[in-house]
Amino acid sequence: MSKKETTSNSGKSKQEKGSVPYGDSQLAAGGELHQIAGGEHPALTTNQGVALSDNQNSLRANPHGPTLLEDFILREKITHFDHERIPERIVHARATGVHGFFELIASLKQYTTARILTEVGEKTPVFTRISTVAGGAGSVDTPRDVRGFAVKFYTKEGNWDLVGNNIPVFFIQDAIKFPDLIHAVKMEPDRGFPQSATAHDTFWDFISLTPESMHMVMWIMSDRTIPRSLRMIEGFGVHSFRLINDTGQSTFVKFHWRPKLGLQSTIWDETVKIAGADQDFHRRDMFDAIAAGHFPEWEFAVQLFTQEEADRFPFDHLDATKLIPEELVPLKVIGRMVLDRWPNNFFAETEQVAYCPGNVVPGIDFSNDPLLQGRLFSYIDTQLSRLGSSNFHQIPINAPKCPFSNHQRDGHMQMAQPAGRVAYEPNSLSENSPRETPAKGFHSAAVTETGEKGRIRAESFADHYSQARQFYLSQTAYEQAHIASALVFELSKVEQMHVREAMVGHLRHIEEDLAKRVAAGLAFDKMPDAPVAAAPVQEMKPSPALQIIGKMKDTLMGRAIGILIADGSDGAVIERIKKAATDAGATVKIVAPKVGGAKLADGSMLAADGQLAGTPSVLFDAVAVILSDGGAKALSKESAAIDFVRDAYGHLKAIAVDKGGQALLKMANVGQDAGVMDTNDKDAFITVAKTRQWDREKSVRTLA
Ligand code: HDE
Repeated sequence: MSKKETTSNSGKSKQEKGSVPYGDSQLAAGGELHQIAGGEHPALTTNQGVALSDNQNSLRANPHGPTLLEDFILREKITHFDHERIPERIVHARATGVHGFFELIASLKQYTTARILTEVGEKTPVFTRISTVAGGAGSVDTPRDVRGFAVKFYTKEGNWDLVGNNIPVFFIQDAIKFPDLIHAVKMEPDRGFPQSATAHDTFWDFISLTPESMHMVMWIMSDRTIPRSLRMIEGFGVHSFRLINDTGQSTFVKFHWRPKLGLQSTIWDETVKIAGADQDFHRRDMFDAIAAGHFPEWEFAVQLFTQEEADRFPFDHLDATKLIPEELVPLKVIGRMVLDRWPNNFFAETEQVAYCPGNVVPGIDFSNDPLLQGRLFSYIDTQLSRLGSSNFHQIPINAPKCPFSNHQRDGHMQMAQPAGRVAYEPNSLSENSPRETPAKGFHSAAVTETGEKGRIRAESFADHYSQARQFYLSQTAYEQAHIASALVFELSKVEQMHVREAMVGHLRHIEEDLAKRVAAGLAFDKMPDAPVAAAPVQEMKPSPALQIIGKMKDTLMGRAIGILIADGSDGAVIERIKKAATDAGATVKIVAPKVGGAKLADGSMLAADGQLAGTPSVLFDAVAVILSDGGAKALSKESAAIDFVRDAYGHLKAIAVDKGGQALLKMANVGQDAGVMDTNDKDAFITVAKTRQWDREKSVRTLA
């Protein structure tokens, strides 16, 4: 055993050319050097390019003496380290970022001059960052939370950032309320918790006093906020934007992303357990998918409408708490996005990327949505504090991939070295300095604005309940039960009775039955009064497009199947299930009590992908349990094995079992239904594995 840990990535030996050997006394104290892979390595240097002779020991006055201040190598290294972190985003701190491309498949030439939306077949590089909102950068991937869906398109005409969410509406109508909303949802300032959870008093206090948030509340209490994978969420630009064509005519547009793998969410109890089993569940899923060449893909679609059409909508499209039902304005699919390259460096790219809804290209413009208008200011401002310099656009992940030049100069961390005398415009001293391009440059939509200035909320923004009701009524019965149960869960964590009551009061406007279910779940002895509604609740046609279950895809692509085995398991059965699942597109993982694997019935060893204690069934979409009688008996004493099958059943997953597997189910008191089948029936297993056993739910938990 070495007496002192001494490593050197200069490879080969301490005598390597160009390096100063370790002193004899150090070797005597330190023992052998670790041999690391050989090969030619560049010299390890300071940031000034000075080669280091020793990266293991600081400079000391003598072997037992004080460290010397003159050690510029130590000071440089520690100083840099001390400054490694930059302020994390105030919201959307936790995220996964991936490179990819956007490809246009249908031209919008009639509506816009933006080249990215007119040149069919052209591929545009993108960087997409999908985030949670409330938690810090080191928080878990799976709280109940909205997912940010930000895409930077590096177009030939400049960067276009579409900074959206996986929910098409927002909590508030006016940007001035955003700091209040975020302060309410974030950890409470006196106690410093909860981290990334809405289930606490300050959040629901604010919400209960903010009726405009009710539509968004329905969405966040639905399973949309507990997605199975980031590859299985939708994205929305939320606000209305404008497209402007070559005659200057403008059309309103809403942007949508639709995942190729379909929508899928988890069950709340499962989500809670995933947070313990794998804090990086979503990031790892994305990383693994890209490493395996299963590139996530989304359709890009638009809803286009004119001012005249908008005037006939029974809501105001400039109000970000409203969506435009697909049944009213159909989606037109115009492109696709494929994410196919993991960043080289998380900090340089995912952390330093700076999105701004104000980054648009000629042919795209803003609407008067007061939330969007506030965002146009906020994002640049936040980048200045986060990235520390007005030159943040020069960081490679933020820089346009088309040429850009102007007369802005200097500033903190200036990387460019502009030549010449001229840094102003107009000028007559330079023949090739940048000038305006009146024809092709950015033009705003020519809109006439009239009316009185003031802090006024438009009357057309007054209806807070109709679309909340429409959303709830559009769901399947299972999804409605999940919404009601989520409300009961969240409000049960709220200590203040008057806040619980106020929330149930709002629910009465949305749907009386929902209010009753939640009141019963909270054990209210009488129904609280509903608050006065600012506008009457309108009855709107249910929109099935708002469901998750209706948008699940009949596929195992992107899904994972876990096979639990132990010593004595039948290799042929394992192989049969594994092949059927892999052929159907699933990823298959073998789980065994020991990661080294299990000795199968025929005496061969099968290595495991995961150790049972660290690989619970919450990490899979369906499971198979293939055990000998002895294996089943041994596992019946392992709580991890009991949890594996109980949770798979409780989370409504398909379970394939052989005789030993069935024995374990019995010992674990797991029920039987059509979703539990024999491993001989592999085709039925594959079919059932593609969905969840919704009918089972009433037998495993009491929903509101
Ligand atoms: Fe953001 N938001 N936001 N937001 N937002 C930020 O900008 C803000 C809103 C969204 O992956 C911040 O760079 C205000 C709606 C995403 O880097 C900040 C308002 C939607 C991301 C900010 C909103 C979003 C952010 C923090 C109300 C959906 C992550 C860090 C007017 C359409 C982008 C940063 C990334 C990030 C402000 C509301 C989406 C503070 C003031 C609505 C996806 O500037």
